[in-house]
Amino acid sequence: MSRAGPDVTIVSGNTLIPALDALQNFPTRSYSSSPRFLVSAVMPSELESAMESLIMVFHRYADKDGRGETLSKKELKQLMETELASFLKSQKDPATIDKIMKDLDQNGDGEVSFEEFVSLVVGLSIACEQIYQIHIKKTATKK
Ligand SMILES: [Ca+2]
Ligand SMILES: [Ca+2]
Repeated sequence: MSRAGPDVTIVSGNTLIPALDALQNFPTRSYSSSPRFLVSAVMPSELESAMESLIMVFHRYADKDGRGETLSKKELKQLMETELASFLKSQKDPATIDKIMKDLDQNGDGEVSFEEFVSLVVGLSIACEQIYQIHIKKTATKK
């Protein structure tokens, strides 16, 4: 990784600033090659694994061109077609990728940074959680 350190992304994300103090206490043994620095124990918790997956998936696609810190539109398309295929299929509009790209690219540089990317994941997670709540309520009333 050419950037200054593993916590740069998190430092620059306004919403995650409270997490910074905690993060600085994380063990940093092997972060140069993987985001495993997040994992303090031999067996990562579900949430730690999810965080690690998020970082790994982002970089698997972001690293395809020379600029590993950001997703180009092509990289974003590949990521979504592979990792969010069912979501993408539910979107009938062929211009979806363009729209998502425009929505995500908050600073307008034509690339999607990790910070910008996580807002997509957060948005989708919130939507999924709402569906989950409806599902829970339905199963509860059936009884
Ligand atoms: Ca890239
Ligand atoms: Ca951007």
